[in-house]
Amino acid sequence: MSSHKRTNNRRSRLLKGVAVASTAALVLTGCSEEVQRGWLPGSRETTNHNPYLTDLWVNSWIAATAIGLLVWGLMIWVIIAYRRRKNDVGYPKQLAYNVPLEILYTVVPLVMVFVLFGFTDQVQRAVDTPPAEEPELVVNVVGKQWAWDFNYEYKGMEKNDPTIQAHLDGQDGKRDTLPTLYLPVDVPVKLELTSRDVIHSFWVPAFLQKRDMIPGKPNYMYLTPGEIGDFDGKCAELCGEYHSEMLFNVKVVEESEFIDHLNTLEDGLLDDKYDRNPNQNPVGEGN
Ligand SMILES: [Cu+2]
Repeated sequence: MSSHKRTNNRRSRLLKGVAVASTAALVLTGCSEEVQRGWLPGSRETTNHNPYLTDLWVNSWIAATAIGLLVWGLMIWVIIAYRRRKNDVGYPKQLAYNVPLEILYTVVPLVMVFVLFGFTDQVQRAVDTPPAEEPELVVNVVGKQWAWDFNYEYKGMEKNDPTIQAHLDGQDGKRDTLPTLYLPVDVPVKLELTSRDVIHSFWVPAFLQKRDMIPGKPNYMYLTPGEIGDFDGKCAELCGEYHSEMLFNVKVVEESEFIDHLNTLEDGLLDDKYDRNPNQNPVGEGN
């Protein structure tokens, strides 16, 4: 066997090995739940919106990967098939003004953009449209440098929980001292997001949603937590010196435990809730 043939054999064996290994990796990891939700935090049950958002994310990646493989494949094929040969001289054949080709590479990306836009719009409507029935539970979350106020309205109760920031010092146990937003499981909630000073942003990664909190202009988020558990929340808008420590916990609990928690809080709502311009039509409400 010539040394040339041997190298070729070795190369094709290596290629086969790589192909088998990557297929195996894809098939094996494809089974895990984590991969199926695109490595997103939370689960499909964390809120009623998580399935929509997860599917949009995962399917966009599948589409992008398929298109990527096609484009990279074509590029590699062209690079190899039309490489400069030993006896080639001068420029390769110059081609221009191929109308069918130009129409193709204009129309195909446009179709892709419109398809992506269509699915994104569909999911955005599903997630952002207020439910037909106004939720019984309204929580006004007020961002402030650098903590959170929670005003709860539920079944005739009005309770407030102004919190102070738990400065992080690297010690264990700080998580338990963070401001905590309580939500009852399977109860639709309207979150009214406002700010007392500068722009903050309400973000619970496991809920897959994030929304700015703007002074004088409430934003809204509607969701139904579907899973009991503890989740991390944080401010997602650079808001000053201790922004990175503007953290909170979310506790999704049984309704009875939620009411027990409300009973430990002070009566009444903090005034910040009404710190807004009444002439403004809040985003997500009525329009
Ligand atoms: Cu902030």
